[in-house]
Amino acid sequence: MKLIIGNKAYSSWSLRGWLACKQSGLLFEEVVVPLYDAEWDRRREGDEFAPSSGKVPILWDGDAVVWDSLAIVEYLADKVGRARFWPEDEAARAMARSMAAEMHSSFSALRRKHTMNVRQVYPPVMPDADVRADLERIFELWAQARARFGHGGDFLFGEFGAADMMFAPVCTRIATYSLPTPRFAAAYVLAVLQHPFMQDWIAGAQEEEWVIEKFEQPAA
Ligand SMILES: N[C@@H](CCC(=O)N[C@@H](CS)C(=O)NCC(=O)O)C(=O)O
Repeated sequence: MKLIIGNKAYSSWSLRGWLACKQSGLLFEEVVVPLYDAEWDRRREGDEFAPSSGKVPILWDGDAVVWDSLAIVEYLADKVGRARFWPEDEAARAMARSMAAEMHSSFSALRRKHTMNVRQVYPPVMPDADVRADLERIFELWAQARARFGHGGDFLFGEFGAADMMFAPVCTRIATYSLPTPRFAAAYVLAVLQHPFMQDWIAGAQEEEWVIEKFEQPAA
């Protein structure tokens, strides 16, 4: 398998797809392309990028191509077995899937105004009202998942799984922008950031030399 991703420093959707590949336990080649560099427009027109019209992540597996982070999660869950990605319990799985989907389709204020940058930690700021509303909803979801189904471990549904992969870039944003976080959520954020896959990703980001100025601001 070959996974094409953007900069580890900044590419939040790439992080999700990459976590899914790591969690699958399958061997994969990782190709990092610098987002928005001088070659970007030309590169995105190439055959490897065509299926997603240039967006990353893209997973190639022989003739199969999967773009979009959540589709990569589901493709790999089909391939290696659901248990590595989703809870066994039906009610827990229903909630985990709904949360992953909500993360994929929502929280645009948080995503737009606090872009991912795993190399920085900025001083605390009071986020805008729309960002606070996004965070409130996210914390409510996390609290419910932890209270109902989190007893088997430190993650949303106990063991590290697909829902955690989808929310991982929220955890990095909370750390980067020192966003106000209730204590239970801070413990969860720490568990995610300390996960070996996340440590591996962040170390990779530190080694990158590319800098995109628009993603290097304390808050947009
Ligand atoms: N919904 C897609 C979003 C993918 C996406 O927007 N990726 C960004 C990088 S994080 C990208 O490729 N941006 C470049 C562009 O849009 O030209 C997913 O879940 O994978």
